[in-house]
Amino acid sequence: MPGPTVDLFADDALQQPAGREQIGEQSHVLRGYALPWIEHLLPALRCVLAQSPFRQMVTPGGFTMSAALSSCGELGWTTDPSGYRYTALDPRSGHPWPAMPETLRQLAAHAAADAGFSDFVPDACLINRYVPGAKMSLHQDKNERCYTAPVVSVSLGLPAIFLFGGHARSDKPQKISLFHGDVVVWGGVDRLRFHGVMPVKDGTHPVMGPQRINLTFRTAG
Ligand SMILES: O=C(O)CCC(=O)C(=O)O
Repeated sequence: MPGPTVDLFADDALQQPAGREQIGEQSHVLRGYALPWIEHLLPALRCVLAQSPFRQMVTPGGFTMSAALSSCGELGWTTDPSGYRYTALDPRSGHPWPAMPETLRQLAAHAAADAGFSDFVPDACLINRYVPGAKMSLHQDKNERCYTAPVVSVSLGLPAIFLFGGHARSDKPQKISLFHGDVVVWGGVDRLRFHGVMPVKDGTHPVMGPQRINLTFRTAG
């Protein structure tokens, strides 16, 4: 009987073996790091999204973001015509954001420690959903109260090209392919580097379907 066929030209066939790749002085990609956590992570994520579903937010400039957003943790990141900020309440429901599931908090803390940042205690997890064509423009994460803690970013589902720039918007970014289960950690001297995501290509991920979900953990308060 013929074995399973692998499309060598599919993006997933390019997935890197597990390991740590340095992309900046204090920045790493941890390949496949979240895969052992997935079994517990996905039901926890479903539970969060049942309480605070994805919604499309509007930037202060009046543009509707192509990625849909939700949050969990003590603080959630929001944007509307009056600005970007963290809030304790989900503006859609008026209730606190769902608590950050322990599995998510642990995954983020372990990844941070393995990338050189021990004692990471995130209080905010922004959840971005990208359908094919959705993207995130180059930006800095600057709404947090202080920048001593790193940013930990978990990729699930469809692959994407992560843009990792410098400290000026005009610095040419590195293009880094991210796959299901990859985790990026940046902090210290790299904490305020510009970053973004190129438009996600069409496709259907075997586990996550036709979407990419990104979890970005920060200490915001
Ligand atoms: O989706 C990603 O990989 C990055 C998300 C991001 O840049 C952000 O939430 O600030």
